[in-house]
Amino acid sequence: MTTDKQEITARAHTNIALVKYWGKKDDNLIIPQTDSISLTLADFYTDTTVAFDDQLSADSLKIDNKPIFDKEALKVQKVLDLVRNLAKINTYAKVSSTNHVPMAAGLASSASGFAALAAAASRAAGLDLSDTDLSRLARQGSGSASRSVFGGFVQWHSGNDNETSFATQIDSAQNWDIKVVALIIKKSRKKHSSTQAMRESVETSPYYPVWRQVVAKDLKTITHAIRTHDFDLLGSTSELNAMRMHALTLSSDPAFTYFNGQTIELLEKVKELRANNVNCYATVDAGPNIKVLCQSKDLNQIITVFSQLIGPENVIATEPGSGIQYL
Ligand code: 2P0
Repeated sequence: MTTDKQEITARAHTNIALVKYWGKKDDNLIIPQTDSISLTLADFYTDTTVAFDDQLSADSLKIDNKPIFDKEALKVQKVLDLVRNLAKINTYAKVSSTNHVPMAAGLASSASGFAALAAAASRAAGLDLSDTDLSRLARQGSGSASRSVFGGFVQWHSGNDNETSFATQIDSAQNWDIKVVALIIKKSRKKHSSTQAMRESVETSPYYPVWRQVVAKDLKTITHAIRTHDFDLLGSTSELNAMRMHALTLSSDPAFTYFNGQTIELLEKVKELRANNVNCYATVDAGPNIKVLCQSKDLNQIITVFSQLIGPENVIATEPGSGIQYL
């Protein structure tokens, strides 16, 4: 049974991967080559409102008040079609999404966006899906969105098909002293889509088979670090995993990097701080921006140092966030 015109708003937070997802084995279903582990962040999120309306003659899709088209719209329609199929309706939807995330700058607005869409659209269609089903649904919009259904530390189990590929929470991170400082170097849209870049890595990097082994080992280490509250083990493993992921783009044909000059300078600064007993570690996603992992005791010093370098408006501190919320 469905309730047309019911308007539902859901909020989902972005996540940063500590063990990265980089490569698919099924492009359409978005089944990854490997598992990944992430931390959901409190201050970067997307609010999405969905209503199915039988007066509409097409889906009406807006992000940050602007209509979306082409590839972006097709991905949203793919998730809406899955929801329509599950709810056995054929009504079009009005979707309006607001990002509290700098879009497509490696801060994973697609993760929060598709998780919020899956939650709002399924409820608006009258469905009451489990978190596992929401994770499967969000995954088919964007892989990393499967993890944003949950709060805290989350593992996306690669699986082999739609049924077996979903995320679960490892730990809510509520009893963890962990902070994340985002260093915003560039807010504009990235040139290389991660979808395309990861395909090139799988197909052309000679190091891809080794990456799978790296991930298998890092998953075990990070899980242990989460269970034992070992911040330094968690940070050092995450940083090395990120650098090894970026080695895949540098070793693809054609080779490229998401880093710019400032990324490299700021990564050096993180190392320098560490040499001076400031416990901090860096991770970088599909863009030049850096996320610094640290603990409360070092937070103010880290904010001060990076504010002097790139301006206080580009240094945003946050902490672990929660899973899907309905507003
Ligand atoms: C991650 N990234 O694990 C990795 C690390 C970026 C670097 O997931 O193709 O937007 O839509 O599944 O989820 C970004 O890729 O890619 C991403 P698709 P997605 O967070």
